[in-house]
Amino acid sequence: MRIDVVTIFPDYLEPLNVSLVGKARTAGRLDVRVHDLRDWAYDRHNTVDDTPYGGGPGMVMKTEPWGEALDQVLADGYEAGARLPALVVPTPSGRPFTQALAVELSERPWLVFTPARYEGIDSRVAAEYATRLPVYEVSIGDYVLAGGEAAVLVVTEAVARLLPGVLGNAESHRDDSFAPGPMAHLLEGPVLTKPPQWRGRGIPEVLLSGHHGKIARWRRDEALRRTIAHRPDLIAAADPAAFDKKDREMLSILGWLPGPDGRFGPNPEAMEE
Ligand code: 6GU
Repeated sequence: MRIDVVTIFPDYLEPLNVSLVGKARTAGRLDVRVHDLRDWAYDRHNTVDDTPYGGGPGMVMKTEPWGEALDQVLADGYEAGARLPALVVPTPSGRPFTQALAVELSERPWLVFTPARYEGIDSRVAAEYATRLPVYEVSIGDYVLAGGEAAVLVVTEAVARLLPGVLGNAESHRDDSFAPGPMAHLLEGPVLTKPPQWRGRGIPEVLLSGHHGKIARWRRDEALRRTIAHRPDLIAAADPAAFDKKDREMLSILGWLPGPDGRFGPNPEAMEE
């Protein structure tokens, strides 16, 4: 996969040299190029922003530097043989970045990121490239960052670990929280390793039993427990067919029962007044 990033803070993308993404690059699985937007700002002050039409606070990133930068980055990539670029525009008003979107992006050969500072990029830029390319406007959560660079790091790491040959073993993301499959609507439960005793805390017997069926059940119960605690919305939204008899027993112990439509919700009888 090829990734281009155009930014006014190239240094912010240094972490892409480290750890999993850095290794994917040295292994030749990922080709990352970071470009300085100001290379395409031609006035004396390399201006990339201006005041917003209609007034209001803050500044808006100008069309021309982005247009020139993207035209050249796209032309260079095509020349190098990369095909079917998709533009990824980080913005708090984008669609939520999810594991499903990470999977979709990981199947593309070439991503071009346009992280913005200030109040964002003049909307005509995304509209213009959307006539030619798939454009993904993405948000990494319901909070506001000072710029999109951190989102580029987040999306790149989530995508890179899905690329073939990047994680040691292809099974590694089969059980990821949010991966499609039997655990889709559950968070992963606790993980434990040696030593068997630490500050008076031991290991649940079942994990030492070697009984794969019982271990799988324990993990699923713990996943249900943790999901109810941290993300009850995932259980409430899940297709009830995803829960087997044992799941239902556990959900009932945790105070969750099927409602009239079959979906699970907190048992009103069990709620404190
Ligand atoms: Cl992608 N950018 C900014 N500036 N803030 C965000 C975001 C992106 N996602 C969530 N908050």
